[in-house]
Formats: sequence, C-alpha cells, structure tokens
Amino acid sequence: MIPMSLFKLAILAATSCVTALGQVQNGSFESAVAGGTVMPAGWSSSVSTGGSATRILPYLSCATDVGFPSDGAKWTRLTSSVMGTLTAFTGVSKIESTFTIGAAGSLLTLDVAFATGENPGDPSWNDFMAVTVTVGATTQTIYLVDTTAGSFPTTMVCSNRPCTGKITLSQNLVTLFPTITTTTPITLRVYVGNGGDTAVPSFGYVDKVTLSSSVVIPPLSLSFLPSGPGNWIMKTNAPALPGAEVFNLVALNLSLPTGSGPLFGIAFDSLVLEQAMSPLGTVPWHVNLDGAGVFQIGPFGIPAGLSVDYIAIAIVGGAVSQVTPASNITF
Ligand SMILES: [Ca+2]
Repeated sequence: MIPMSLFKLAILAATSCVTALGQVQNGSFESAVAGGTVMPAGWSSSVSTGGSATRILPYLSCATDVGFPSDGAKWTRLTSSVMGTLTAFTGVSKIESTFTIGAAGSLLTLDVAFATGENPGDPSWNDFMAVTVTVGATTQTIYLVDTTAGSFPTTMVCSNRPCTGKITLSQNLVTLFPTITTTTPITLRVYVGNGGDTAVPSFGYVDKVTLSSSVVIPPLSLSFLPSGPGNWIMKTNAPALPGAEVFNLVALNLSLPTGSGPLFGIAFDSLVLEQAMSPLGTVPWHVNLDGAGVFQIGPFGIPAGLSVDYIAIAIVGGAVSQVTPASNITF
C-alpha cells in the first residue's frame, strides 16, 4: 500500500473546513421547482404507476398547510396513487435519499404529516404513511401511521382530509445502528400507500430533513496518559472505526494559539514531515487501530518539560474520516 503523502495530507487539511462528511442534500426541497414532480438533487422518487404521485409544493392554491412548509418555502407531497402493503411497503409512492453521518451530525430529524382519504378507524381501506431508515440489509421503521389505528386530530386543508398534523420525527442514527461510521451509506425512505383499493388517495407531507450537530458517535481521540514518574502511554481511540488507518502526528514547533497551525491545527515541522511520510505500520505515527478501534503504546519515558502539539487523523476508504482537534501537552 502506498502511504498517503504529506502533500495529500496538506490538501486535506486545506480543504477540511469546507468538507461535509455527512449531509442530507436538499432536505428542505428548496432547490426543486414548485409545482413540479421532479425531486431535487440527492433525492429520488418512485411509484409503480407513474403520474404525479410525488409533487413539490406549493402548487396551485396550496401555499401553506398544517405547518408546512416547516422550513423555507417548499415541501414535498406524496400521494397514495397506487396500492401498497402496510408491512413491506412495496408498490407504494416513495421518496428516498442516501447520505452519511459525519460532520453534520448523527441526529436525523424530519417533519411529516399524513392525511387519510378514508375513514379513520375503518380497517377496510387502510391507507398509510411510513418512514424507514436502511443500513445494509437492516431496515428500521421510525414512523408508521395508518388509517385504521392512527390519530387524526386536525384537517389537511389543501386536501380536506383528516390529518395527523405536523409531526417532527427525531432519531439518533448511531443509537439505531451502533456499528455505523462516517462512511456508512444510510438510506431514508418515506412511503405513502393505499390499502384495499386505489379509489381515494391519501397524502403525506415531508420537509426539513436534517442531520443535526449533536453527534454522539464516539469521536477519534489521541491521549498521553501518565504512567509513573516521567513515563507516558500514548493511546489512540475511535470505537466507531475498528481497524482504521491512523496518523498520530506530533509537532515540536508549537502553534500559538493551539490549533492555529496549517496542518489540521498543528505546525509543519521536521518531525511532522517524518511522521506523515512514514509507511503504514510505522509505530506510533502511522498505524492501524485494532478491532476495538484502539492503538496503544507505552509506557515510555518522555523528558519532563517537553511541550508538543498533536492530532490524530483517521483514514477510511482513502479519505479522512475523523480528525481530532489540535491539542497541546507539556510533559
Ligand atoms: Ca422546505
């Protein structure tokens, strides 16, 4: 394997402030054409019989409705123009988007509302709306409302139908899928389906699909732990990134204030150059984390009074996955 060069690291450092590792694209649907049936970039829609099963609102006289748009001026409406199955969500009107968690956070939130064209409580024509999140072969349903069992305390004005009102769904994806990392593809799907027959459509609204900054994924860390007089243990820890390639970079030239250096906050000095150019397997500068996401070495002696700046960079799939904040320690 060719080690990542210092040049590459410098480029990554220079661009890191604008690199969005995890984003929901166009989660507010503002870039789509109002009244149109084409989803914005980052989203796709499908329905087995075509037509206008998915439309960007506002449209005609429907400019606002039951709290929508909840962000900006536009939102998405799904129509149950086809039959769907309540348990498998097949054959239904659907929109979906695939993204990763990361810089944007891991807390997924979105606003939805469902209005049924059938009679609430009646099991005969059980139209429904569902929201699922899929990682690999695993799908979790984070919202499901159907005509028979759902609560419809208000009215969707634009369709004059019993409606749930605006509901904000909130789901921490790290809690839902404990093994995901910042490079794991995550697919969000929203479904609206007809049950029994397709004589009367039902409607679902979606807006403000976001990943918040309340990241709870255990972050990459690099620590120097005291272990007896003059001795230290060096430990890199990233439980979410088992086996990841890591650079542990230590600068003797200090950046003042700490974090102001050019390479993710630390200085380019001769020691950093040596560390960054070292091949994978050069302990302790360029190593792989173990199966628990840990690299540890020591204890070893470090001269008292020595002060260094340090960072760790985790590489997954050839790209920077996580970087620690630049820190300083005086041993
Ligand atoms: Ca919007």
